[in-house]
Amino acid sequence: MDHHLECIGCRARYPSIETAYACKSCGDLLEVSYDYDDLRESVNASLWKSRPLSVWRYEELLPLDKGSVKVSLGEGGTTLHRAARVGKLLGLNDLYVKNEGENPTGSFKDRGMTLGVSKAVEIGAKKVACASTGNTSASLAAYAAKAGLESIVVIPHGKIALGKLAQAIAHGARVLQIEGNFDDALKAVLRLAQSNTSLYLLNSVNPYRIEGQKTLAYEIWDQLERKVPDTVIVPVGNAGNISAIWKGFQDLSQLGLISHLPRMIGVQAQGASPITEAFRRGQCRIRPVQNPETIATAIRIGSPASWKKALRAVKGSGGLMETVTDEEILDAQKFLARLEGIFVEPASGSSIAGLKKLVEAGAIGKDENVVCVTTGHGLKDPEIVQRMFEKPITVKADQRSLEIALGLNR
Ligand code: AN7
Repeated sequence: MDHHLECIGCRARYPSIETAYACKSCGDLLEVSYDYDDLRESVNASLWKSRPLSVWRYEELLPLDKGSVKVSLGEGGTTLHRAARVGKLLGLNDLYVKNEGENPTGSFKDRGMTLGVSKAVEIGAKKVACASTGNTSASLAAYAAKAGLESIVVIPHGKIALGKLAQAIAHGARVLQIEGNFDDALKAVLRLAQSNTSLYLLNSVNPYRIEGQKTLAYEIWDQLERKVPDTVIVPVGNAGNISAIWKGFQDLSQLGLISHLPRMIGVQAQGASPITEAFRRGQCRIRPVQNPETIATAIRIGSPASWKKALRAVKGSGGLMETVTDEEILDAQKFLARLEGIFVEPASGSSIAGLKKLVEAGAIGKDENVVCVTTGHGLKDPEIVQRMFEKPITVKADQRSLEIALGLNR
């Protein structure tokens, strides 16, 4: 499909086959760019309704060549849950949760990986690699397995959730644990990919990943019967996802399919919140956090690669950035699980926690149509629940003991 890559800073243009992850003249990130006049002719939005809700429903808006293999595990098509009970708790009448934990490997990363790994196959790469706080590595490993490619993942030692590590190992990735945090891992793997061109890097600095992830916006719009929500709330770590969702809504606008844009709200964990800091100070650059710390290991990122795209999304949409504490994250994870039956990992709890905080502060109104994106499944990180929630009671296996334990003996 016809497209090119464009620098988000100096707007230098590169051909679509370019495998660089940064602008050669100014070093900024690249993004995929289209001629929307052409796209308007090839897109038939009523045709989409005849296809299953999924990433590939929108294939005319995904930059893969006709005839290229789509490496798919059935990604996207996640439920947009009407969250009436959490809405009631918070005093909101029109709240939805887009639960990305329902993806094949349990996180939104699959949307980007289906396209990213398809791209890797299209350009003839044999090895794919990423740095990860966990979910990207799980997703990359699975899609690489499906495509028959070798996968290499670089992770911070001892700092990724058990379920995610198990996935990467199970799918046969070569797992390298480094001393250091995610930011160190990303720096190392970027350098590795830049000097070993046989490695195709699939972190979100790869603009094709972002293109896959933008389908989250299309699905929300489709599931709201082609209406745009007032507000979309997203957990933010490396900041690829919020940038991707914003790009998705902008596509719909460029194509004339929607007449206004939602407000984008990003939520970071307090110990890892350089973008929120910059937003609050009105600065146009972030100051990286040297030692990011949060219980939400997925978003334990001090130097987010896509900070500039994220600030543009938030500012350009009239949105904002918020922070939440670990305590608020765990509280939200728990009440979402108990009121809605939706079990998410701590990083995803942050969007719900941010919502609660913003409603209480009056920044979100009770009749606003709000979509909270929960990004990863709760089973990714069972240790958090074991450690932080109630402990099970051990009892003898007789009726009397069970009754005593349950308070049924009065
Ligand atoms: C559940 O897996 O960065 O702001 O390496 O796993 O797009 O980075 C994960 C990020 C939110 C933040 N929720 O998204 C990785 C990684 C969950 C996540 C985020 C992540 P971005």
